[in-house]
Amino acid sequence: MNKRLIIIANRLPVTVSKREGKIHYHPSAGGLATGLGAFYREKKGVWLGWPGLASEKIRGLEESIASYLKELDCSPVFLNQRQIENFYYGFSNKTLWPLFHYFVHYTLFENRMWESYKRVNRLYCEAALEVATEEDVIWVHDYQLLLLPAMLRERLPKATIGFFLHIPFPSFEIFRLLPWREEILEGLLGADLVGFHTYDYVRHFLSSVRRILGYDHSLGLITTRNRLVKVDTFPIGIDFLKFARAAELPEVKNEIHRLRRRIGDRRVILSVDRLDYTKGVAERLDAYELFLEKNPQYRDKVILVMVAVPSRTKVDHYIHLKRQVDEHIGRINGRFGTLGWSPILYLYRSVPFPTLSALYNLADVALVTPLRDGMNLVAKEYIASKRDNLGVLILSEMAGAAREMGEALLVNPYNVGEVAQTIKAALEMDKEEQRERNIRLKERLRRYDVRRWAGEFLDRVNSVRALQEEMEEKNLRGILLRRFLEDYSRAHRALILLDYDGTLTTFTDRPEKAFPDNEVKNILKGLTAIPTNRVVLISGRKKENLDRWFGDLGMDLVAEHGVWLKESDHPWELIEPLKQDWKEAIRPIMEVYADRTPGAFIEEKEFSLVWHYRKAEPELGVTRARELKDALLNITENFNLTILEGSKVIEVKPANINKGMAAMRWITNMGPWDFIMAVGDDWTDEDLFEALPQEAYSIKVGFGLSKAKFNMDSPHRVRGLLKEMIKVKTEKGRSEP
Ligand code: GDG
Repeated sequence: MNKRLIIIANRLPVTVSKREGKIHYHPSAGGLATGLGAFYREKKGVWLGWPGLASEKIRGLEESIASYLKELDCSPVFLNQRQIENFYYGFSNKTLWPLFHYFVHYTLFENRMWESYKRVNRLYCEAALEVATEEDVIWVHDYQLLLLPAMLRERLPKATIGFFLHIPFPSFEIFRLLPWREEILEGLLGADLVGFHTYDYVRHFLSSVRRILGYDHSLGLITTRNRLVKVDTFPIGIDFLKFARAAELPEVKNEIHRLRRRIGDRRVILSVDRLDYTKGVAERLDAYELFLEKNPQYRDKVILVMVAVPSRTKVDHYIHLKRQVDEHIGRINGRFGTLGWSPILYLYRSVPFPTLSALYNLADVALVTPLRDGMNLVAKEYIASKRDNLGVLILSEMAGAAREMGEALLVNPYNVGEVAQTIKAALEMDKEEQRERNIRLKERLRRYDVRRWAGEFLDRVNSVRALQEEMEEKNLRGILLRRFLEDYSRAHRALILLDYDGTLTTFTDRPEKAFPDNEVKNILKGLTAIPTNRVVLISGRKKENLDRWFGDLGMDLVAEHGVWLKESDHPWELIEPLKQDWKEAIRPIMEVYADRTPGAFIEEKEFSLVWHYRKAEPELGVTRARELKDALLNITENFNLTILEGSKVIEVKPANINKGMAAMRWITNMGPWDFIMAVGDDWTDEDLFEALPQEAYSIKVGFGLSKAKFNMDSPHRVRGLLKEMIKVKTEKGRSEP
C-alpha cells in the first residue's frame, strides 16, 4: 500500500516574510528543507511546520497564507510572539540545543519555557490531526518536537510514526541533568522508529532509556510497557547531484571568475557555518592565527574565506559570540594583513547558492571544525562539489560526519596546535593523494544521498510497524479473548500453569519483597476452588518460599524452575536425584562478581545458585552478567549444569531440568485435558511454552520475542484475565445446577 507521507518539522520548507506590508514566499535554508523538499511532494505528502513569521504580523492574512501554502502541499502552524520567545528561542534553543551539544554551562532550566514547549508541541499535534490519519506515515523531525510522537500516538494509536533527531543525543551523564528527562524520553517513545545520525547517539539514547525509564533493549528494539520501539542509525546524505552538477551552471561559473579575480592566485581555505557557539569559530581562528605565525612563508599566499550565517541574533550568547568573532578577525587581519592582503575574508551573511557553490569549487581546503555537530552537511557538500576531485577536507572528530568520512583529515577542534599543523599538511598534500581520498568519499556520498536516506528511514518505519502489528495480533484481547473464555468455559478438565514473578506480580528490588497481596491470593484461591481446574504455580523460587506464601491455597507447586514438585497436600518431591556438590565450585566465582558489582547479590536455593543484578547500575549489571556467564561456561559443562538467563538474574542449575520438563508431569501423566494454558514472562518460561501441546494457550507477559502464541501487557492484565475466568465458571455453575 502506498501510504501518504506527513512531514512535521519546526519550519516549513517555505518561509513567509513581510516587507513593506507585502507577503513574500521563499525557500527555507538548511539541509532538511532542500533535501526533502521534492521528495515529500512526490509521495503526495504534506509538510507541517511554522512559516517563520509571528502571527501578530500576519493578522487577518492567515487564511490566504494557508491557502497559498496548501498549493505547495504545506500546512502552516502559526505561532505567536510569546510562543516563539519561550518555545523556540527559549526551551528549544536555550535548553535543548546547548545541552545536547554538551554546552551545559549555557543551558537554562526554566519551567516557564518548558510549559510553553509542551503547549506548542500540543499545538503541532492538533494541527497534525487536521491533516493526518492512521493510514499515513508521520515523520517528525528534530529537537523542537520531542514530545510530539507520544502526543500523536495517544490520538492516532495505529498510525505509523517515525522520529529523526538531527542534532547529537548526549551521553546519559549530560541528558540526566534535564529536569524533564522522563517526559522527553516518553515523548520520543511514542514513535515506532527513532533515528539518529550515528551509532554513538543511538547508544546514548538507549542507555538513557534504560537508566531513566528502566526499559530494556535488545538489538536496538526497546520493549516499553505495551509496545516495541526500534532505534537505529540513518546518517543523513545530501542532494548529491545538485552540488556535483552546480559547477556547470553559468551563474556558478560567473561567480567563480568574479571571486578568483578578487582573491588572485592565493590558496583558499573555506569555512561555512551558522554563527553558533557549537561551531568552534574562536578555536578555528586561533588555529589559523597560529598557522600564519608559524609559517610566514604562507602569508599573502592564502586566504581564509569565512562565511558566517547570522543566527539567533537576539539570544545573549550569540550576541556575545558575534562581538568576539568580529574582534578576533579584526585582530588577525590587523596583525598579519598588508595593504594588498587581508588574511580573512569575513562574510557575515547568508550567501546565495551560486556563491556557495563557487566557494566550494575554489577552496583548496575546507576547514570544518565544530566543537559538536549532529552531522554537518557542509563537509559533504564540499566534497560533492569537487569536479576534479582536488581539495582537502579538514574535519572535526566531534561532527557526526567524521564517522563516515574517514578519508578526511580528522582533527580535535580544541587542539589548536594540531589544527594549525593540519592546515599546513592540507595545503601541501600531493594531488594524487587528494584524488584518492576524495574519490572514495564522493562515491559514498553519491550512493547514500538524501533520497536514499529518506527512503531507508521510511522502509524501516514501515517494517517496524509490521512487526508491531504482528505483536498486536498476538495480544490476547477482543475476539481472541472472547474465544479463549469460551474455550475455557466449556472445559471439563482445565490445566492452568502459572509463573509468579513478573507474571502475577511486578518485580521488586529484592525477591523476598514480592510477597503476594490479597488480590493475587484471592484469585489463586478462586481458581483452585473450581472443581474442573487444576492450578499449578511454576516458579523459580525456593520451595520454602512457595510453601510460606501459597501452601494453604490447595494448589500444586513447582519450585526452583522444575527441581521440586508438589501436588496439593502431598509432600515435596525431587524431580529426579540431583547433586549439590558443584555449588562449591560455582559459589566463589559468583561471589567475586557480586563483590565487583555494587547492588548484585547471590541467592542460594537447594539445587541452584542465582546471581541477581536488578539493583545494580543497569549497564554495569549487563556487562558483568555477560562476563560471569563466560567465566562459568567451562565449569558448568564439566558438572552437567546449565546457565539460565532470567530477568536480571543468572542462574546455575542442573542441566535438563526446566519448567517445561516439570510441567510434563501434569500435561501427560495426569491428562487428558480439554483446556491447557500457561502464562509466564521470561526466558525460563520459554521451556514451558515449548512443552505445551499445539492446542494449548501460551501467553507471554510483555512484548519481547517469544514462543508463546499470545501476549498480555502486564501482570495487571493477567490478573484481570484470571478474574474473568473465575467469573465465567461461577456464572456457568449458577446457570447449570
Ligand atoms: C542540523 C544539525 C545536521 C550554510 N550557509 C549557507 C548555506 N548553508 C547551508 C549549507 C548546508 C546547511 O546550510 C548547513 O548544514 P548543517 O549540517 O549545519 O545543517 P542544519 O540544518 O543547520 O543543522 C546538523 C543537519 O541538521 C542535518 O541533519 O548536519 O548537524 O545541526 O546545507 O549548504 N546555504 C546558502 N548560503 C549560505 O550562506 N545558500
